[in-house]
Amino acid sequence: MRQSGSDTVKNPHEYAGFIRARRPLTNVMGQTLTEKILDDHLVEGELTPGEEIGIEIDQVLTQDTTGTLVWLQFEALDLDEVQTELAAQYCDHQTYQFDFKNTDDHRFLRSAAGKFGAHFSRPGNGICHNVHKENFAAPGKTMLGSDSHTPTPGGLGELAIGAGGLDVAVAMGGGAYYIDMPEVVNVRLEGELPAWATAKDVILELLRRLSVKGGVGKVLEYTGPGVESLSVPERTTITNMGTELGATTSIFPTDEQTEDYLSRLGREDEHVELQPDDDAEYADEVVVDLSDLEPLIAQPSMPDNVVPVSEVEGVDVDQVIIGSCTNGAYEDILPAAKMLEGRNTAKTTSMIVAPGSKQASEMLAREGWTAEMMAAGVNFSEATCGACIGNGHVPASDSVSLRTFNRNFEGRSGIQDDSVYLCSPEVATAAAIAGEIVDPRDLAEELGDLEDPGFELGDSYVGASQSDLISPEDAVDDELIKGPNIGDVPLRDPLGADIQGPALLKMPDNITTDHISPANADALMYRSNIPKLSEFTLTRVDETFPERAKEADGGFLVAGENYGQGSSREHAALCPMYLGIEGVLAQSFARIHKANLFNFGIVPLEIDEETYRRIEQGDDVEIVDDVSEAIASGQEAFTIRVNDDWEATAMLDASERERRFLGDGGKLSHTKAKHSEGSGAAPADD
Ligand code: MIC
Ligand code: SF4
Repeated sequence: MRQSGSDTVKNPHEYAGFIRARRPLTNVMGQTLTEKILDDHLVEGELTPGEEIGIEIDQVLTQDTTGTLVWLQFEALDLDEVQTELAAQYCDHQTYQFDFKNTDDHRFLRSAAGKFGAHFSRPGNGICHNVHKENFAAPGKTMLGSDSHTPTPGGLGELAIGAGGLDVAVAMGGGAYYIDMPEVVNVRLEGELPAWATAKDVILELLRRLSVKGGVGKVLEYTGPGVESLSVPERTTITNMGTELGATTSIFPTDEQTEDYLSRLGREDEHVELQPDDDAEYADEVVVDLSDLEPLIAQPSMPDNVVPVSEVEGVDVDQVIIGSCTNGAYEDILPAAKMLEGRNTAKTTSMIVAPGSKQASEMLAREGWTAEMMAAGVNFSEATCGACIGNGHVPASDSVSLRTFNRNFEGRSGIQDDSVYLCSPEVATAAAIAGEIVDPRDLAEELGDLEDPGFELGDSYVGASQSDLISPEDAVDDELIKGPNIGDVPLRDPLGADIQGPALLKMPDNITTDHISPANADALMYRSNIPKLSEFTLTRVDETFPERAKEADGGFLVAGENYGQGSSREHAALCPMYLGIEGVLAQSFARIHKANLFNFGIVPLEIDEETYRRIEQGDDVEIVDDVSEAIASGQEAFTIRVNDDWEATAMLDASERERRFLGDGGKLSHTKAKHSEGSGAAPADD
């Protein structure tokens, strides 16, 4: 923790040459809110879309399944203390601790938080994004988190970005975070939500219009008269699921709603009024009239496969789950509780509530809602991500599950041919009552006495227990505790002149990091053991892949558009690297995954549609140029020769910094080498 008055604590600004002093706020007119916050945190570059910028990070968030690598890399970089204003380690994804390896990971994380100076949230205290929102998210701050839904506090005016664990470790050590300046898009909200339409329908509508690639390279900034009708928890549902659009982040201005929410949390002194300038210029504008919205639903198996609920009415529903970082808050569960008052769930439908935080559970229990819902047929889970990544409540074969979550990628629920729909708590509860998908407006008409429960904030969140949140001052460990399953982070050798090998796997568009490195119970226990985790790599696409990759000892992956969308897990780059993959040829890449490929020394090359079509799995691929020299020299177009028969051009879109990472075998080797003598200092990437 950075604390004034302590001479052992280093301020990152003191490290001239590692991180440049923050520039004074540029006095330019017409800035978006995103530009204002970035300008205030800029340490390198200009705010020109597409140009690389370096920003100072105020807050860091990490969770249990990415956090172990974050701290192992923090340790490998010889860093000795957290340098950001605040860092928080949450334990939320694998709280059931099916195996001692999960429990060992949690103990290691507590010890790392204690030793290095982060807050520690115990398993069961809730999902990182929910607990962070309740305790730490604050307007005008920047945050980097090793989870793709880190943008959630954008609903409170915080500029929060998801990244791979190594980037988070470096930022936590006081280094700047580097990113291509995104375009800022104005999402102008007009009108007010009508009965039964919710914040979830706002983001589902955007997914319907823009698709899972629609936000790549963009920040979505919400403006317009409709903003003031949405409370902070409604806004955070929207910013949370902006990740599914591929957006770098999403942000709302702050206003009375923000102040009101913060004061209910007992943090009114953290309120800051933040608005874009009246003459701010945006790269694009999308208008959503809230009053036109109706209950929507994402059909299997992509979050952008959205239709009005009325179009899919009558589908039998076996399971309903309310929870996740999108719609698992107290305010999301309350409408379900109200709808179930005096009713039962259908006998053929099981309904589970997995609160996003223990605070939500505690408040619902104290107010008596939990007992009412239990009596109606609901089963309560501890506060966890759980089912969202296939840990528990795996749907039955050939069954339909309706969830208030943000992702329904095929197989993510824990069964390969799943049928998962995404919707609001109101639509989910209507289905639990009816036993089938039903537009809640139709159900209300049929039942006669079912009213739109509306959206209500808790009177005060202050009384809820804080016993599961351990501050750095109260840390219980000062040494790292590593169980037998916690290994080192493997490193790659510096890049050579030749890259040649088979196209080991050819994949379609929109391959997710869930396909590359699954997150179900069997795999999750190996998040700190890369040799073991590697055995799961891409098995959801082809079971034989890990064996074939090891045998080939080098080779390429081939993919269509948006390769690596979804989660931030760096394991999806680290495991292929461990298995010998040297390059990925894809039509386009998702932002975080592309950064992770650079970080672990895998060359991401873009190919056109024709090349993608011609190249076959098993083809022999060679990069004709002297790869290490060409990358170092800034070359963008590379020639690939396939089967010694035909040639095509593949493009490398990389900054100088990313080229240096590739040259040195990845960011960890690069940063380690640069600072081998600078123990404890803020790491620099350049
Ligand atoms: C997800 O929703 O896919 C996860 C699990 O939260 C991931 C993080 C991880 O893989 O551990 C994410 O979104 O980044
Ligand atoms: Fe957890 Fe699901 Fe949110 Fe990821 S998307 S943080 S797994 S609840």
